[in-house]
Amino acid sequence: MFSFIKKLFSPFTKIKSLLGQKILSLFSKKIDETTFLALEQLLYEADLGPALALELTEKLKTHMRKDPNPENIIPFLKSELLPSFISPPPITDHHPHIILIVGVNGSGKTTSIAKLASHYKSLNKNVLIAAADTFRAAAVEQLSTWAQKIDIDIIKSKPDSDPSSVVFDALSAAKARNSDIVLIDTAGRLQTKTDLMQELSKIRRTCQKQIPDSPHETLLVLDATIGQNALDQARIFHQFTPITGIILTKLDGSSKAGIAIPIQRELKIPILWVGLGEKEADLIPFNASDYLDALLKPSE
Ligand SMILES: Nc1nc2c(ncn2[C@@H]2O[C@H](COP(=O)(O)OP(=O)(O)OP(=O)(O)O)[C@@H](O)[C@H]2O)c(=O)[nH]1
Ligand SMILES: [Mg+2]
Repeated sequence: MFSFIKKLFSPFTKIKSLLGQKILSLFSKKIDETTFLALEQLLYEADLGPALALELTEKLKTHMRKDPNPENIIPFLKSELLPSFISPPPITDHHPHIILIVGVNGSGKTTSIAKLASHYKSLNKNVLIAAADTFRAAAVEQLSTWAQKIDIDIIKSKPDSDPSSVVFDALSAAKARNSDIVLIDTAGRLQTKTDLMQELSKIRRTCQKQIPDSPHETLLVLDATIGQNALDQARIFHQFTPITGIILTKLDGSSKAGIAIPIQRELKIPILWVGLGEKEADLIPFNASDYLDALLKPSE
């Protein structure tokens, strides 16, 4: 009963996925080889990737020889997918704790920073944000508006100044002000632009000049609506700057929510947070079981 209520109110229900419904409809008819071919196609279209779509289909085929009950298909798929997800390592306490946020243009970095800032503030943490996206004047304004709304400190500089200098000033201010958490916003950068990717290494080195073991977290923000492209982005960002966790945004409007699975299986980087809307409260800790229930839900 309680787990039913929990499921009904799970924020993950905002994920619009028809995958479970389509699978059940497929297996409600006569089951033969074409049913499994159609299943493979459905899994592929849900952005699980070709290799996993084939692997799951073969596993289900074998399973259904022993247990042909269609009611057990969704629980079987869930149990197969659940081990794909890795738990994040425990976060050791640093003071201040430095979180660097990176990603391509428009993925949701600034909004996620605002949401994280609001989350940490609600835990009574003293939060500071660094506006190190100095590329566009509007970026600093956007972050300043959020900082004002949430009522937290922000360190910024003039547009076109070196992002590393903002980071240096922000970390120095964080030490002086006894901040608990520093969130660093960076400019959106295409993973194919090597010079911009190298700028991230410079930002990291600047962090280390101020606080040797920082940044303590480097979070990559990935837009779930772009499907398989998100995998390429993650792979390349990880080569330039070690990513410790992923924030998967825009899962609310995405028909490509399945991308979370290949990200976990291939990159072994934990998904820590998911964005399920544009408001402050729309960032929630990732939960693999709730996510799979939403992805595979049998009806709307
Ligand atoms: N529906 C939905 N929209 C989101 C989510 N996260 C961010 N957005 C929207 O996506 C758009 C881009 O978000 P930003 O936070 O400005 O993205 P950014 O990565 O900082 O963009 P650049 O600084 O230009 O690289 C905004 O309109 C956000 O409101 C989410 O989880 N769900
Ligand atoms: Mg931004």
